[in-house]
Amino acid sequence: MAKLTVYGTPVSVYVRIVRLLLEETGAAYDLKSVDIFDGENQSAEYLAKNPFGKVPTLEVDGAFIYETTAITGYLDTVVAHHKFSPSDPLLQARMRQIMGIVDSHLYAPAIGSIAIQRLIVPSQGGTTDEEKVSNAVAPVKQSLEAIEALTVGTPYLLGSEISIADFYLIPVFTYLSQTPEYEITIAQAPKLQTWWNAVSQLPSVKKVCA
Ligand SMILES: N[C@@H](CCC(=O)N[C@@H](CS)C(=O)NCC(=O)O)C(=O)O
Repeated sequence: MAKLTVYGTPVSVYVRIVRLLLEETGAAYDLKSVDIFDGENQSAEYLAKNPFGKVPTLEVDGAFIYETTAITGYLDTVVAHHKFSPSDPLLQARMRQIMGIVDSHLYAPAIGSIAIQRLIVPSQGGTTDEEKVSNAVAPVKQSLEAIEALTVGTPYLLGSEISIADFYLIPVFTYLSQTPEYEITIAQAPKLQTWWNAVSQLPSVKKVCA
């Protein structure tokens, strides 16, 4: 088995997506901290691994892979033998839709606005920008309701098997569920509420997203 190293900040949503997959396979890997809060991700050393300075990057026997869709796809093929992506083409499409919604529509308002303003800014002594938070509620609600329409939700997003779609959404819920905006954004998504109550108890989630 190749030597796997994940570079990134442990609290990062995208780092957690990759680690959830790895923990669910039981594969051995190293986690090397690259701190996005002190600018380490913009160091020349890290930019040589990932020119966009984003985390995570995966190193496999000296080769570097960045972009979480590429990393999770690679690991699902090589380490998990396609365990985390359904073979049924429609379910595969549903999985990719959910990953795309998280990337393109949910991450920025849920994490970049609500979680940062509600959890990070106050923890650093700052004041929450209430306008940023209230502007983020509608796009988060829209994204969660779109995912609600695509999901089975019991016990996992696509049914009986956990998939990369779950790994994408779990770290977002970890933060969103700690904010006062959770109740209103999830109100019209009962399947996602049931899903979150179940997946938040998984040992891998408790280990990676604690
Ligand atoms: N498209 C990237 C996005 C990764 C991403 O946005 N990571 C965030 C942390 S969750 C990051 O690196 N932020 C630091 C920065 O933007 O400077 C991927 O899929 O891996």
